[in-house]
Formats: sequence, structure tokens, C-alpha cells
Amino acid sequence: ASTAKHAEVNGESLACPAGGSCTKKSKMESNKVTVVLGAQWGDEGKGKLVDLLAVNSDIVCRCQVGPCARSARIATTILLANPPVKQQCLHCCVSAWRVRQPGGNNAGHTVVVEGKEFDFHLLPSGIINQKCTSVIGNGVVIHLPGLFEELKKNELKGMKDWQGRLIVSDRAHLVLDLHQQVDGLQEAEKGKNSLGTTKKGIGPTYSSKATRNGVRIGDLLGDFNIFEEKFRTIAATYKRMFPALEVDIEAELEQYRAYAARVRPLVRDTVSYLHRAIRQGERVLVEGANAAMLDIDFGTYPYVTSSNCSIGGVCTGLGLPPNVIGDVLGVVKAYTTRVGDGPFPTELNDATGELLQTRGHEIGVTTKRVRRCGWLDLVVVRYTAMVNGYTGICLTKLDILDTLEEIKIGVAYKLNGKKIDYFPASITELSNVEVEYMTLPGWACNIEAVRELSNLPPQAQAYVKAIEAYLEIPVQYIGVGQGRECIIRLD
Ligand code: 2SA
Ligand code: GDP
Ligand code: MG
Repeated sequence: ASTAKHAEVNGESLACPAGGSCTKKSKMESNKVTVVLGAQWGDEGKGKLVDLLAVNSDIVCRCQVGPCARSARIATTILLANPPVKQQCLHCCVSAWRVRQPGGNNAGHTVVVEGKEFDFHLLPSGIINQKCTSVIGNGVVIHLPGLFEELKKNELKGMKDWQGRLIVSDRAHLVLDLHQQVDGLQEAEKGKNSLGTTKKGIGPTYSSKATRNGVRIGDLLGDFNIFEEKFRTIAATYKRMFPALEVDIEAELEQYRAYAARVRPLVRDTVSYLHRAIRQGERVLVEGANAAMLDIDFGTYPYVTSSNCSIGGVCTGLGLPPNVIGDVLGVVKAYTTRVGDGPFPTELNDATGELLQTRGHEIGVTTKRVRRCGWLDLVVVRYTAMVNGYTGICLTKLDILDTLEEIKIGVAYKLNGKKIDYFPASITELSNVEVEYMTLPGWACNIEAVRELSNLPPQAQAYVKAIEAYLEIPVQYIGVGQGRECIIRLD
């Protein structure tokens, strides 16, 4: 009888809006979304975990990423934009002030299935699972030639029946070829201060978005005259800034007419699609791109990408409210890598760094650049855990450490001889920190075939436990090899 008092909208019960003692949840709130995020500088092995979790998912989404919904900083922003309102629960009559929450192809994720390697840049890694629908959300910037190329390439490798299983947001912004050229020109202009971008046009496209000059998929599918006008404006603006820019406007527009027809069947409003799916009980998985240390707000700015690749980006990049987010899995490589420029406190410019690079095949999926390698830096992971609120950790590539006699983990930073209790925002400070390490013995044997934690050598178990103890977050998965099957699951 008590639950009957709950408000109902479209037959859906609402949770106690005042945070009272009612336990009844809305259908949205009771079906939580699982999120996979990179906890370091990217390439932690998110694609492999997503592929694994996709087996129990109906929908896999790419969001590209916005500020952390759980941080005080965002709470303040939300508060200013949305003054609290007093709400009373229709059931328990408790009243309370509540805040209404508002709601690229640079990344490369590799998935190895039965020895075949698939690499995804724009497509969610879950696309190889034929039971899954893949969603490219509004927060992603899309280079249409790249998208169709990626579909074709993976189709040739055996990816099947993607038509009807791929949905693209009409709000996603387009990366134009000229954005990619501008990316290269900007990097060249910066000379020795270049950022080491992928030159995929990510920064210039997000710039167009932020200055409200961008073109969205919806523009392409609407009145082509308006799209054309917007296109010409972007081209003219960038041409003024970079006279060396070469754009054949007429040819580009012709090309986009053709892409409009190709992409049209895939496009819809992904916000209402996802909300309907969640209410209907479909299991949604979100695959974060890049990683928290490349986040434009929380990463090593300016050596970052141009979007928010932390938890907040899941909300802004898909139109999902924070209260539907359930598990947040932080993917942590058992050592650290970084591609591109910028500070890297635990970097190893020695034989051990080379060993990690070669054993780990640390080469960029998108640009084929050699990734810089170093020891696991838990100061970094603890910081990104604050931002992302990981409920669990997936530790990857533990097998790459198999041959080491001893292994170090960065556990604290010192500046001017004093330990610091914050993660430096300043690049100069971060470049000057002295890292304090914990040293653990290696296990010196092959762990690729291990599937139970208890069968790992004691030294490897100790390594995992040390990470868990430091972060105070459970390690739920351990990657011991590249293949889909090479994983230890911990309950
Ligand atoms: P951008 O192109 O403007 O986003 O580059 C800005 C910085 O972000 C880094 N970045 C990446 N770091 C790791 N992995 C990425 N994806 C590819 C991969 C990278 C590749 O999976 O290996 O193939 O080189 C990625 N994308 C961007 C970039 O290095 C800059 O530091
Ligand atoms: P992502 O961007 O986070 O998806 O990672 P990438 O695909 O760019 O890079 C991770 C690489 O490590 C890929 O080649 C994966 O196939 C590989 N990988 C993932 N997990 C493991 C693991 O546990 N062991 C080994 N040896 N390779 C792994
Ligand atoms: Mg990658």
C-alpha cells in the first residue's frame, strides 16, 4: 500500500524525491550503467575489458568524455546553474532540498579474438559482439571518412552484421579534413613546444565546438544549404588563421553530400534511445576513450586531449544522469605508458623502459608512435581514482613484468625534498617531482596461462595486493596476456 503513493509518470514509479526512507527506485535508477575508464595516460587495455564485458551487455557506448559528476567542483557548477528546489515525497511526505542534475578517432583500442587483432578508433570495442548494439554518443567527434574506413577494415577481418547495430548521435560534431590539417599546422607552429597530438583534428574540432562554429551530424542531415554555409564559415575562419591551409571546398562539399546518404540510416537521438533502453532493463556499458591523465581539466594540461575523458564525460557525452552510473572500472596497466609529449614522473629512459616497450608491444594504435614506458605510478592512479570514483580496478599486462627481477611502484612525490599531498597541476612542478618507490621482488616466470589468483606466483599476488592496499579499491580483473581469454577474474 505504501508504494502506491509514489508518483507515477508513464507508468514508471519515481524514487523518493526527498531522499526519504522509501526504497522504491525508478526504473532508470535500478538499472545501472557500467563504465570502463582509463586510469593513466591511455592504452591501458580498455578495449579488451570492454570486449569481455560486452558479453553481458546489450548496448556498448562511446562517449568521449566532461567533468566529474561526483566532484565538489562540479557539484558547485551544477548548484549555480540549478538552484535547489524543495521536493516532497508523495509516499513518505519527507521534504528536502534537492538539486536537479543536468544532465575521435585519436584513441585506439585493440581487441584480440582467436588470434585476430581488431583495432577500434571511433567504434565501441563491443561492436564485434553480434548481440550488442553500439552507440557513438554526442560527446564523440566523428571523422566520417575515418568511420567508414574503420568499418570496412574490421569487416574484412570478420566483424559481422554491424548494420542495424550501430547508432550515431545526431548531436556529435564532425571532424573535417581541414580540422586534421589545422592540427598538423598548429603542431608545426609550436615547434619544439608541440604537444605530440595524433593530428587527427581532435583539438581543432573541439575548438570549433566550443566557439560554436562546429558542424554536427544533424547539420549534415538537415538542410544541406545551411551545412554548406557553416562549412564555408569554418573553412574561411581557419584559412584566415592558417593561410597555408589547403581546402578544396567544392570537392569537400560533394564528398559530404555522399557521406550524408551513407550515415543517415545510422543516425538518431541517442539520448532518448539510451534512456528508453535503460528503463526497459537493457544492460548498458560505456567505454571511455583515452584516460584521466589526458583529460582536458584533470590531466597534464596542456599535454592532454581536448575533451573530458573522466567520469563526467560519460554524463555529458551521452546525456546520462549521474544517478544511473553503477560500477566504474578503472583500467590500470601494471606499468605506465604515455604517447606524446608531457611530464611522466616514473618514465624509464633505460634498458628496463626498453624492455617494457618491446615486451609490451607499446606502439600507438593510431599513429604507430613508440609509447614511452615507466614504472607503475600509483600517485597518478590514486589521483584519477579521486576524480573517477572507481568501484573496481582491472589490472592489465601483468604478464609483461614476467621477466623482471624486481619491480618498482611509485608511491609518493617529493618536491624540494618534501612529500606533497596533492597531484601537481603545474607542469613545471610535475616535471620536477622526485618519485618515492616501493620495490617488490619479481616472479620471473610466465603467467599467461594462469586463470586463478591463487595460481599466480606469490610475488605476483603480492604485487596485486600492494596495489589494492594502496588504492583501497578492489582489483577485479587481472590481464595476463593479450588474448580475450587471458584474464583472471576476482569475485
Ligand atoms: P590529440 O590527438 O589532440 O587527442 O592528442 C593530445 C594528446 O593525447 C594523446 N593521445 C593519446 N594517448 C594515448 N593513446 C591514444 N590513442 C592512440 C593509441 C595513440 C597513437 O591507442 O595508441 O596511436 O599514437 C591517444 N590519442 C591521443 C596524444 O599523444 C597527445 O599527448
Ligand atoms: P586501450 O586504448 O586502453 O584499449 O588500449 P590499446 O588497445 O591501445 O593498448 C593495449 C594493448 O595491450 C593492446 O594491444 C591489447 O591487446 C594489449 N593488452 C590488453 N591487456 C593485455 C594483457 O593483460 N596482457 C598483454 N600482454 N597485452 C594486453
Ligand atoms: Mg589505445
